[in-house]
Amino acid sequence: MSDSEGETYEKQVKIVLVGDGSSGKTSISERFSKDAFNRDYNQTLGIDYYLKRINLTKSYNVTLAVNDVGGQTLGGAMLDKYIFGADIVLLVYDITNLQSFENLEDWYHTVIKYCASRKPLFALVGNKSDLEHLRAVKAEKHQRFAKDRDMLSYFASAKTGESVENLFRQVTAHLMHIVLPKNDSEATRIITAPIVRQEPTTPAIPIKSPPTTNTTRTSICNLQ
Ligand SMILES: Nc1nc2c(ncn2[C@@H]2O[C@H](COP(=O)(O)OP(=O)(O)OP(=O)(O)O)[C@@H](O)[C@H]2O)c(=O)[nH]1
Ligand SMILES: [Mg+2]
Repeated sequence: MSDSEGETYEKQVKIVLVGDGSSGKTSISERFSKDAFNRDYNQTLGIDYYLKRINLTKSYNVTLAVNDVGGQTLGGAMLDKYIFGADIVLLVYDITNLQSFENLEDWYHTVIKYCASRKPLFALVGNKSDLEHLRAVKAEKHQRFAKDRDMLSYFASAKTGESVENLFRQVTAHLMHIVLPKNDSEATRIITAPIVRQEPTTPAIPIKSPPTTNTTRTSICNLQ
């Protein structure tokens, strides 16, 4: 894999979201792929698919095939087919629902069983972080679960969008052994642009401003 000038690389990654019903898998998928959120609950029957192409780095484009698996499929006849060939599996639970966290043990072992030939990259996702005041799963429990199984871990909110884009970018980068900069510019969509001070063409009313030493500065614009 080279990052040499002018060349771009395309890759497709299969990412599967599993976890209990109502933990927010569809909401996370829709926040990521459409930047939308629906407060109504529409149970996923079977599986839904979303596609999104992201610019991971200047020269890496990745198409993420997001497979949103319904929570009712655990123990069903189709789950092995949904998971088949997964590169990444997100284990999603609702931080306000202890049972949804405890059931991840079953989800984890089921996925491992079905992916015996090629273990996917796992990440633990505590969703609904906007409901911190209703938290039922201690952050330490979350961290221990992830650490014991050597997986990545995130807290996110599909409702506010917090960490959603970022987590998809980070797990994909991790899978591809790409190190993203700490302030991954694509994730936060930060653009740096020089501000050039221009001389006014008409006499201006003097405005008091703090003294500056430079005539050219750099500013950071955060585009949401
Ligand atoms: N407050 C809050 N509500 C959320 C969040 N994510 C999802 N919800 C709500 O939780 C409910 C369930 O969300 P879904 O995304 O449908 O859950 P799911 O995991 O896809 O459920 P199944 O399809 O049954 O497996 C919906 O009413 C969502 O609006 C979140 O981050 N914060
Ligand atoms: Mg769903």
